[in-house]
Amino acid sequence: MRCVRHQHSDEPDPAQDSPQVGPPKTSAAGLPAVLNSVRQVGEHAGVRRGLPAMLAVNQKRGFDCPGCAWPEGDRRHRAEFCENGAKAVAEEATAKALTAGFFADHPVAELAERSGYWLGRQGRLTEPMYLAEGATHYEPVGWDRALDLVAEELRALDSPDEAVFYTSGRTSNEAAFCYQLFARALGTNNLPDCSNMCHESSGSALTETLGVGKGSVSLEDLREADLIIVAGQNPGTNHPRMLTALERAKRAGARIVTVNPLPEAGMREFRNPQHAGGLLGRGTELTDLFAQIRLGGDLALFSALNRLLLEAGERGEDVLDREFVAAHTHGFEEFAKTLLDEPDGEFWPRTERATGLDRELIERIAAMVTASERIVVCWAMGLTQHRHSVPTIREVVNFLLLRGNVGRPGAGVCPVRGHSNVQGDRTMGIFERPADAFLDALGAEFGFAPPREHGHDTVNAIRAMARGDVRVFFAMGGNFVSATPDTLVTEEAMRRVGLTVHVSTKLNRSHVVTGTRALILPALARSDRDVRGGESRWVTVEDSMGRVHASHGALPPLSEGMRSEVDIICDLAGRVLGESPVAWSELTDYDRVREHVSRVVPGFEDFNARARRPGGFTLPHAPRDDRRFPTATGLANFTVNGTYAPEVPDGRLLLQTLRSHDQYNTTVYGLDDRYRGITGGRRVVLVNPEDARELGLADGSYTDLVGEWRDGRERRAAHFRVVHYPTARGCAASYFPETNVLVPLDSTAETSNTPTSKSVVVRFEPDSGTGLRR
Ligand SMILES: Nc1nc2c(c(=O)[nH]1)N[C@H]1C(S)=C(S)[C@@H](COP(=O)(O)OP(=O)(O)OC[C@H]3O[C@@H](n4cnc5c(=O)[nH]c(N)nc54)[C@H](O)[C@@H]3O)O[C@H]1N2
Ligand SMILES: Nc1nc2c(c(=O)[nH]1)N[C@H]1C(S)=C(S)[C@@H](COP(=O)(O)OP(=O)(O)OC[C@H]3O[C@@H](n4cnc5c(=O)[nH]c(N)nc54)[C@H](O)[C@@H]3O)O[C@H]1N2
Ligand SMILES: [Mo]
Repeated sequence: MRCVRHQHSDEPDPAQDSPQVGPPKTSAAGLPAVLNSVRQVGEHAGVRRGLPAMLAVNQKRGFDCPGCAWPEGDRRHRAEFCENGAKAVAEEATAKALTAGFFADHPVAELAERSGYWLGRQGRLTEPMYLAEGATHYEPVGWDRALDLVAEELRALDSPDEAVFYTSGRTSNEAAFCYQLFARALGTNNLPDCSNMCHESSGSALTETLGVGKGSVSLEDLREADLIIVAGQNPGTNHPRMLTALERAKRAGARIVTVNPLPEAGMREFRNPQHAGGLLGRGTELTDLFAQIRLGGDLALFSALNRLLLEAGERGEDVLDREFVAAHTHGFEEFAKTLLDEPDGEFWPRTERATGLDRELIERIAAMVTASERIVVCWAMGLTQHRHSVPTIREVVNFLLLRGNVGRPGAGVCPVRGHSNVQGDRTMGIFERPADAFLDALGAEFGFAPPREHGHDTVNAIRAMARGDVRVFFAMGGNFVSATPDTLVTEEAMRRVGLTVHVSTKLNRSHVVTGTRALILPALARSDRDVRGGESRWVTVEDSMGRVHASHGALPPLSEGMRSEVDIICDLAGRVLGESPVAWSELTDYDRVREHVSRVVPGFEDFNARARRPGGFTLPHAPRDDRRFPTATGLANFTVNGTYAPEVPDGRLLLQTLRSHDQYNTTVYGLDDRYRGITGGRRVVLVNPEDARELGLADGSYTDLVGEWRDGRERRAAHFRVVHYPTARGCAASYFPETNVLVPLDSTAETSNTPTSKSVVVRFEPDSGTGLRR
């Protein structure tokens, strides 16, 4: 067995990391959230930058919140933001500039020892910096030289497939379109993105079954729903404005079922900070029924609900939408037969084991289902980051199809996206496996032949880097080495690349674990005013519900050294490819980009005019709009999804790696996880008290987490404080990115190849202390 000590440092300094634990909260938002927002904004951005930023966020002439992808409604509040949106804005709008002097003072080797938390707090990147081969420090290079360095390296490739172009989901539609065009004009589909680690499983499952890889519901649908199932999602922290939508649905009579191994405060009681009552008094109880499921048990749960519906149908009860099934779906017979085949005596014990729920509770959910005309299922990473995520989400689709809950008001699929424009980036063609129709349109518009061979997704990009097959790694935002699995493996892979280039707003670990040479290119962010030639430019984004709208930066940039993402891409592309067939220099006029988009991407006709309308426009969605299903069969497909559930050997637990309340993915804002009662530290592992007793893990004691995977490589995350916590039996929880060191690169979801960040088998070994770094 290879023993790899945990040396990596994506955590606050262990000396500073001393978690205190109190009781978890039972309600979310309210006055503490408002006070926390004000404090965050004041601390980072100050009043002069912070206040205008907060007043512009999510307003019709303002900028899109750089936090999550939850949509804005038509009625905006004066202050349309949430606590965590405020943190995201404060982080970006900071008044602190990081200049060349900082890099002169800190050798890269020293920065590599710092935590991601520390790196992020050093301020906004303001000028291009270059790390030459063998150099100890980054040095200022100026834009011309920086872009020439990248251009030279790209032109010298033996094959364009030796370059990889990563995207994180904050990139605007305009930048994303130019970026994928550049990669394809160069000749590669190597366009991995954060989606590969996020909702790829949703896209895969929905495309196959419904024909469109996006959600089918709008905010109005949520309001009209009778039953909303929220599975594998923690909106109180990650999509706080969704709580307002749930509250509104509740008030209109909806019931809510929450499916989660953790009793998340946000799904219990919501104190809406937009009303005085919510600030001070009692909030709204959101969840009517809480199903405390085991990690990875959702396939079994939805299969059981489907079986109960089918059985009721067989008894002659009017619970199936037979007309819809007959007119619009394919594969019902085989699906029903397979699901009804197993004898009760095998089916129910297996289901109870997999879900940790008893039959009676599942029957209660089924009764709520049959009492509801209109059902929406919402989900996020709890459903997408398992080996069997694609079958699980396909089973959710089966569930909705049975009662015709797709393509009518108040019903449908609602995968709740993460990054604020991750959905738009995909719409613009950021995808390693583009559809032929998209490439045909792109090629026709610009007069070239785009490459057809599929490119690398995130996991395959790391494999290619590890093999030494990648000479240029270019990242449009994000923090690749911290966000991806198997940190030590990935860092080794990154170091094998010739040139790594990051277009970024903030310093992060990917700037200090580099290829032989590295560049940092500072970009304007969402909140920054984007002025060129005296003209203010604006971009567009697409939210989680397929609505496209404009985003206008509001703050003067901290430095003239930052450039817009579009300008960076087009300047570079011109240097590599010249001005033909694509006239790159014209694309710095974003209206020109939008004109191209309007001819290449379906649904964007008349883009420039419609994007200028207040509130923007909604993209077409065939299943939602006309019950048309552009699948292989031309119908909505029922699927047969098997019975997989994670098995955990004795003495082990299944670990999920999730977000605290004080982080945005790899950006750590603070050391508290207020709703879960944890303050002052992040190296915690939440364990059910019964499991803890069996494993001899006392509350407050420290332990190492050791990952188990079939390759036999040891993966260890040292020194975690045990917290007895009411999670489901057999399951544990801990924060990423600290625990990414435990997620095996090769442990991915079938079909979507998404890392299984929510099911890592771990054992517990005696604490090896904080000597893990430095
Ligand atoms: N403030 C803030 N907002 C964010 C982000 C952030 O980091 N901070 N990240 C953004 C991004 S990119 C994304 S993708 C989203 C992520 O949004 P979420 O998916 O809400 O994020 P996670 O913290 O990963 O939480 C996963 C939730 O699913 C539950 N869960 C885990 N495994 C299972 C399972 O097997 N079954 C069920 N039923 N539940 C399970 C967990 O207990 C937890 O409540 O948030 C976006 N918004
Ligand atoms: N173990 C584990 N791993 C996970 C997950 C998990 O649940 N568990 N979740 C996965 C998910 S859902 C996702 S989406 C990925 C996220 O993966 P990424 O998107 O790669 O990571 P982020 O932390 O969101 O990226 C933050 C960095 O983006 C840069 N940035 C921020 N705003 C801008 C901008 O406007 N422009 C530019 N150019 N740069 C900007 C900043 O430099 C910042 O440091 O992580 C995945 N990794
Ligand atoms: Mo995500």
